[in-house]
Amino acid sequence: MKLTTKILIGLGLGAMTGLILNIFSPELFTVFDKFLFTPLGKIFINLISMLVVPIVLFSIILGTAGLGDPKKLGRIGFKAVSYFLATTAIAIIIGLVLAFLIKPGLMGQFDTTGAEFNAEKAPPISETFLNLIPANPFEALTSGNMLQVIVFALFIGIALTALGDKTKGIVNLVEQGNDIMMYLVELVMKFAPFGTFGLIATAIGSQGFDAIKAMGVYMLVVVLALIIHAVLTYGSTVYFLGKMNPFKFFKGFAPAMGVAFSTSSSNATLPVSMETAQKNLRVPEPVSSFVQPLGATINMDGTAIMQGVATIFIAQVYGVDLTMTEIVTVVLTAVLASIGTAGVPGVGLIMLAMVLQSVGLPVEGIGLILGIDRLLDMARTAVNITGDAACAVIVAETEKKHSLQKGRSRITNTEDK
Ligand code: DAS
Repeated sequence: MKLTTKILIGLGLGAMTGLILNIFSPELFTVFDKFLFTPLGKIFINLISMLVVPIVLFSIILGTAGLGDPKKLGRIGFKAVSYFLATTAIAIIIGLVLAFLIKPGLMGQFDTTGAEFNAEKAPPISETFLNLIPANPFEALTSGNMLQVIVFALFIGIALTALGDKTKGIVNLVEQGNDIMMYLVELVMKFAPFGTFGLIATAIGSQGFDAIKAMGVYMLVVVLALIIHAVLTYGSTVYFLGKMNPFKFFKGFAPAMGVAFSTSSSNATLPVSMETAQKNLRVPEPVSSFVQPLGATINMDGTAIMQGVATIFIAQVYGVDLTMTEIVTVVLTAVLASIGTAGVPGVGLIMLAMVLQSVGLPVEGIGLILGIDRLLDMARTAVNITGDAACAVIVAETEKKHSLQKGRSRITNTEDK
């Protein structure tokens, strides 16, 4: 049976089990959650998270060295960042327009008295750019500071290219390290159906059904915007720029989307998204190894969509009419905010606080959407990583004419598993 099918079965059974227990026996859910669902989910998250930093380090070193010269690196970096910024801006505009049209904040009574949210300070954008260079690379590796790990790996890759045969031994060592990591991803993915079962059962079972009903329209608008963005923006750019059939793209990338959906973490899903793009979408390793880790850190279209919808929802609930200038500020802040935060569960809400503050909207309004955010986080994380994969496919295709040194694309295909 294919991996995608197994993951979908895990997701379906998990959702059903969580929902049935939530409705008929919350006490029984608590027992199952404590002794089965949460342990399964935690084991899976830890297994894939264990691979993230070494995979990003090895693959970006190899990817940069594999590209041959820094000019290619600059060209690929420019293409990737341009695609990321453009699609994130499109994403938030789709969210804003749908929220304006459907008006979720005017559909029902929302109790704002109890609403509160502790707006943990996300780092200011300027600080993020200043902190790109790791003062202590080993601290960056141990703390999992992804942007700093990426920059450190880029420097090493550039040095390996410049030193040529002198450091051939190191290149072989890094290649073998990367092969070990990719093998471990395949091994860990055998546990994916069980891990996704546990994660979804916990997420669905712990949501009060009333919360889902009360926020139904808001959730519907976010999910609708996510689907429109994925199908229209990614589907059209993968087809016209990536020269790939969108159906093949979404089908081939489905295993990674399933893992992102269940983990709600772009970072934790990175090993799987890179392997899936290399095996099923035939993205050369040098491109995948550079574009996807960068995207998992700075490209969050799904999150931007939530921010667009949430901003209008909160403005509507609090009776605030946003001016066009404020709307433009929301778009710019959300695009910049997405650069400064890593792809981990719930980071979108911290960034939302920055967006709301930029236009003087009450940050405590986030308290209204807090209850159902875990469910929406799953869907938007799946969109976040799909945007990264779409970018990798497009960069790979447009680099073909530069006779990109073919990375070692894996010979087997996860779809056959
Ligand atoms: N969970 C985040 C991610 O991993 C997205 C978010 O919080 O909005 O991409």
